[in-house]
Amino acid sequence: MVWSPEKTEVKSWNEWDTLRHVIVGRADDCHIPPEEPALDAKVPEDSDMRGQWGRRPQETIDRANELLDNFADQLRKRGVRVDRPVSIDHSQPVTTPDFHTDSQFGCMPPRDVLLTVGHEMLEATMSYRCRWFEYLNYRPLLKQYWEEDPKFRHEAAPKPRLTDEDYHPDYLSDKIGVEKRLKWAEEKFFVTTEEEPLFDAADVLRFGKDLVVQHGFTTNLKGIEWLRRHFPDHRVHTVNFPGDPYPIHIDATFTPLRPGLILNNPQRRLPEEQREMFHKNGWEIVDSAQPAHNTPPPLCYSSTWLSMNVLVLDPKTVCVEKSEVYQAEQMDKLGMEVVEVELRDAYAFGGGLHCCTADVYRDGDCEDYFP
Ligand code: ABU
Repeated sequence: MVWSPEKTEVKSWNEWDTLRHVIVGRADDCHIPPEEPALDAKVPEDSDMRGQWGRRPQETIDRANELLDNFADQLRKRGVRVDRPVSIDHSQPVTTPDFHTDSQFGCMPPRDVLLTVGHEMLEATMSYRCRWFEYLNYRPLLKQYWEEDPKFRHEAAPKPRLTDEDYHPDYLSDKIGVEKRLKWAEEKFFVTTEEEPLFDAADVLRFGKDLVVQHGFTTNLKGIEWLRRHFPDHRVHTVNFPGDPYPIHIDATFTPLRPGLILNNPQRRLPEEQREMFHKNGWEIVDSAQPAHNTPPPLCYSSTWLSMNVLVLDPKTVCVEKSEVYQAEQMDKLGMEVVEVELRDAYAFGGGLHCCTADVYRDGDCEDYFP
């Protein structure tokens, strides 16, 4: 069926087919949440985020919104339909019978919460307490898609309890050090336990019939098993990137650009034994270019590797952050047309160009790339 802008249809099977309809996040009312186990484990010991919390400064919210609005307009000018979430009040605390946190996170970035697989959008469990209600920012959109598209499946994974049993207390120290973190990552000892299924949508990459899922801080093995049972027609593969001392979200580590080609973060190489399915099927995994920056921007959770957190518009066209000149140069050499997008001042709100979007519709069907 040919896509029409007049008709809402949810469908996206991979990360690269022609993008027609997308959600772009908003920075409205974003907060730095108070300390909590899974969030603290992600913040480097020397980060300016340590010990800070509260509503983000208004001028940074305004600037991030300006950049996100511009990105949305750039996409619209290229014919992509863009929807935006409706912000809830993130200053509200979250209290359940099992935990309390004094504020929430924000409606950025949508990629962490929403996983689109074919005609389905699945709300992830999430593993941070401050992100427990984040799906509510997207509910008006999902309600609209459900009313307008009879094939749309709106699904939600079981809400986790997020008691202290969900987190390894060893990670609560702020003096662990990178060496020990790397050893723990190598041993697959992460902050989240196997108490209950946990996953963030941004730990999942879609390759048609195959889903590739990172086991790390935000997704545990039970979360991956939950996905396996939830998508019985897919093959679900668990991957690890031992060089990453803060492994959350796969999209600044492993970036498919088109059938047969993936960029891999050179500091977080996919182990040899996990490369087999790609190599056997003729896929090339190339080291990504270095980031253009030595440090992330102020009050940012993410690493400098947001350089490779790109949004593929079609197998020949990719959005790259404007200051990431080495990444853009590499894309050009790989035969991709580069669309420059200014976003660095919004990175602190939860990520780059892939993070701040969630697919609604891409052309193409569910292909088997690894027969
Ligand atoms: N949400 C992607 C962040 C990954 C990183 O900090 O490298």
